[in-house]
Amino acid sequence: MLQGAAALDRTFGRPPHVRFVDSPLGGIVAEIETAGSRATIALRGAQVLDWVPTGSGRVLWLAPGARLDTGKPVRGGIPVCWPWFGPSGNPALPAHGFVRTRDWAVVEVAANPESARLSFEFEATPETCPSWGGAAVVRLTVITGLSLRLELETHNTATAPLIITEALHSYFRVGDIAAVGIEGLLGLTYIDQMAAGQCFKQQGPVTIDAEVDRLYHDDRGVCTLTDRALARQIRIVKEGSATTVVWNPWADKAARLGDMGVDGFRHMVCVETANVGPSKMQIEPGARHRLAAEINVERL
Ligand code: TA6
Repeated sequence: MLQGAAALDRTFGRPPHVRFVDSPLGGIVAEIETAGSRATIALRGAQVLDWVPTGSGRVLWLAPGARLDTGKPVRGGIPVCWPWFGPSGNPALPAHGFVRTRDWAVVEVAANPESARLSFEFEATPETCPSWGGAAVVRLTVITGLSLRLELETHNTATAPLIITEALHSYFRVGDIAAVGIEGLLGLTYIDQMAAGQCFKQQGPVTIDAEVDRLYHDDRGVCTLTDRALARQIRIVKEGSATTVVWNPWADKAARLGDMGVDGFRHMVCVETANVGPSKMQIEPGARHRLAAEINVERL
């Protein structure tokens, strides 16, 4: 039984650092304030919508007019794509899995002046997700402070092996996409979704001047996004992930998507911590798998 904001706040609020409130976006959110940063996390999809390190600007991009109460995925922040990434292959099942449009339960909250730790769970069963066929509990733990850490744990509660693909689909806010470079992928092979899935090797930093949709086979674990316009560097360190996805829709696709605002594509880039394509995960009955990403920002 999911609770209203007031009941959640009585149980899980940790004033003055964590409050559960009704968001003007139309759903319940956790608002978090600690010495190092402030953040907002929606119960819908356990989606981090905002993260602002103290003294810095917003780090995540969120679609203008984003709503939590339309039944459609919210574009922006860090959507959780689970138990599959991309198209499902079944018209009855949404792209990027079904948990980003479902309400998750709050299961644990701890906070101190320096950091806060919140855990959310979604129990996927034949009853809650009849068209899927699996059974698992997926837990997202978010730790905010001087950095932002997300841990996505899958516990296979079925008696058969579970195969998933997954992503923390992070939308980063940038000053100007033309002044952005992404390092850490040099020499890696990537599947280019814009070239009929052909494979290429990354030469130099990733720069973006057209639609980019690439799946890097990346088990190195560290990416940096240098934003010369905002004079900052965003560092993404990952664990349990063998894929990094880089995506920008550019003008034509952004216009087709219709929810990115005017020129929104110039102020965002996705660098996603994932296991997709050849890096799908097989989780044995009763076993757990964890994907994690830790984000911090430094001034240039
Ligand atoms: O992560 C890249 C991608 O798979 C793109 O192909 C594009 O579809 C993007 O995700 C956004 O997906 P969404 O379902 O949120 O519109």
